[in-house]
Amino acid sequence: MVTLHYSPGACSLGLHILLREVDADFELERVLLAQGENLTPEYRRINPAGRVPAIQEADFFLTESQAIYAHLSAKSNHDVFLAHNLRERARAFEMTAWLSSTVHIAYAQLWRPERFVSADSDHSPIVRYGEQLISDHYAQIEQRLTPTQYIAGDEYSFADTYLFVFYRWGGRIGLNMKKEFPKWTLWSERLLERPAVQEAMYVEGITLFGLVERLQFDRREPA
Ligand SMILES: N[C@@H](CCC(=O)N[C@@H](CS)C(=O)NCC(=O)O)C(=O)O
Repeated sequence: MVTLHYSPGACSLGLHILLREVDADFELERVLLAQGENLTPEYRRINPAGRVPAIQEADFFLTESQAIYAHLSAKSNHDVFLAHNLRERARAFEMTAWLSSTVHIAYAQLWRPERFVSADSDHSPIVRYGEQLISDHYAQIEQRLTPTQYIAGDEYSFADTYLFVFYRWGGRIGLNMKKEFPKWTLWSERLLERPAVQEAMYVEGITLFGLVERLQFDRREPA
């Protein structure tokens, strides 16, 4: 049994979708970032950095999306991990690494500028540059996708579950995803047809670009 510590709509959504795709034996533990539940002493025992995602398997705790994707893929031969196509599998890891090390950080510039400069300095250049970086990164994603492919190639993979988080965040910061990123939008429409994606969104209380009315508990953006 795996426990996934998540916050609605946060980067943990990718792993939540993935656990459903592979029909894993898992449970969810909600950690509301907006309410600082990630900063409590109890949660810091799970992840000293105070971030989601984190997973727990009996007495084993693991943090960092990259490490969790690698761990889950080492334990399963489900098609979504692409063990039958090592080049596409490598591409999928290339994408998850880039998303977490680079694209996620651009969002942190936007939503958590206080991580980059002292509290009393001007945050606006950090935020503006974060916006610029997101546009550049999103243009690369759009260029990389074809209207029929997934992000690592011909097959749907764990990298697509993670990429979905960033498609959604684009809408949350007011980008016109449909107009500016048509291929990525076609990809998102295919993902939205998947029961695992629908179920994860329903359970987290999120819509494609918003939060479900009755669950507007987490107003702070996640990065
Ligand atoms: N490098 C980590 C980053 C995790 C991360 O920053 N998660 C965000 C949510 S998307 C978070 O927990 N933020 C909490 C905060 O900023 O207080 C990973 O890839 O898993």
